[in-house]
Amino acid sequence: MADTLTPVLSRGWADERSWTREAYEARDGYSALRTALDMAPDEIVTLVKDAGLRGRGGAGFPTGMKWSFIPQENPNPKYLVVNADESEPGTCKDIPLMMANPHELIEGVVIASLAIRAEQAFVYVRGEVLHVVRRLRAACREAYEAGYLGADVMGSGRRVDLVIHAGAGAYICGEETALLDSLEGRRGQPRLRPPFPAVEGLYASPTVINNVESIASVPAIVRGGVEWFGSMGTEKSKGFTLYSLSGHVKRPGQYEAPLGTTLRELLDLGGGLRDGAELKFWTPGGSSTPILTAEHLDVPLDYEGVGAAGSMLGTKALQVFDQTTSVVRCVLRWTEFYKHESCGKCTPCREGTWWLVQVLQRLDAGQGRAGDVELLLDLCDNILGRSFCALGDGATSPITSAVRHFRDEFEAGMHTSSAELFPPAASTLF
Ligand code: L3W
Ligand code: SF4
Repeated sequence: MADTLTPVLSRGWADERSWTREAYEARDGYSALRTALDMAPDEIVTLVKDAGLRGRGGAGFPTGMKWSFIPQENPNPKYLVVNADESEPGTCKDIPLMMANPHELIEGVVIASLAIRAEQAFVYVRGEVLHVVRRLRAACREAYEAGYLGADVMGSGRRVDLVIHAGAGAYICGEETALLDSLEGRRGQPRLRPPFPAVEGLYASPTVINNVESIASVPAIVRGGVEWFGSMGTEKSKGFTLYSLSGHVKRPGQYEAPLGTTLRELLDLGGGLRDGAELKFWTPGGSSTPILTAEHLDVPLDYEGVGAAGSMLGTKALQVFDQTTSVVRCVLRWTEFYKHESCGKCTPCREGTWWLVQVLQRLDAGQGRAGDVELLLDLCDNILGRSFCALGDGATSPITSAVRHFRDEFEAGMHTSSAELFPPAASTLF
């Protein structure tokens, strides 16, 4: 855990055995649940809506509004599903949060379930992170023993059960509808939306799906209130958040700060760039968001600020690259990832990511053909907006933005390899 400007989610992470129920209760843990049990479900929804909490999984959709979409007149059971399938390249905030503070997530799960009147909740965890699965299951057992989960939550007569489900390690299962298919026991592939999960989700019943960080932020909002939450962040992007800082920085890690903090400020917290490093490019929200450059150091990292700079806040995964990095090699690595993770359901993404890799490999090897840069852009044009889900669109973001900022490096790939232009010995990443 690194430094923090707003110690809310990362409060207590450095404490000895911070993940235990005892340690969490000593930090005021589960007091918000006590408060929420005295509130009507709609009051909780209104509180989260008024606070202005926006989804922390990438899209920034208003959380309280999503909860209010659940059709209560539908006689089917309602479900809450937490998306803990963190796998966007560069994103490393939910896993540390769940390791250090699993009870904050569980308290949020119970409060959110009360709000949408769900008696069954699931946390869908990325399959590779067995240590997280074990930690969550241990915390879940502790919460049942203390009566925070189960048939009679804190003697209120309200039921909330929680299942910790391990996925099988596919990036696409972070897409909410593929996640639902996977949770139902099928191969995870995206479903057509609408209907949105809020109307027809798990087992065709109304389902709220939220990111780990969104749900873990709820207890603090119940404790602190709307004004306190709104005192952090910007007008339309309120509150605190976890940024993941990685790459050529002195102290990579998780930095909790208000939305609207700039990369320059986060670099100050992280000790700055490594010695001798000059900022070349960076991602504001993982590899699915268009890259930015040194001229964007003072862009406020909120949904509007990053959008105005031509990118997206996404998962707030700041991957920082210095002048020793080949942008072509970097984009090739990301594109290989998308090709590998493409679920194969739709042609533009399945075939397009394969072709993108072919062209990028040529350019990386210095064996590009005349017109290859145009070909790359044309392929991206045939994927963007024509794919079935956001994975296809996301695969094009690093390419089109990198060509926009560093076209010369791509053109150079027609005669000079990335290794010649950026000798691996000089680079600290590749
Ligand atoms: C009911 C409507 N619900 C929207 C709900 C919808 C979803 C949420 C946002 O992609 C982004 C993507 C990645 N009635 C609704 C409605 N909803 N309209 O609101 O929906 P949407 O479609 O805007 O986004 P999405 O499909 O959830 C997420 C980007 O995040 N990303 C990737 C993140 C990766 C991870 C990870 O590793 N776990 O999070 C990074 O930037 O490209 O643009 O719930 O149902 N009318
Ligand atoms: Fe699957 Fe890619 Fe199509 Fe999404 S865009 S449905 S990941 S093939």
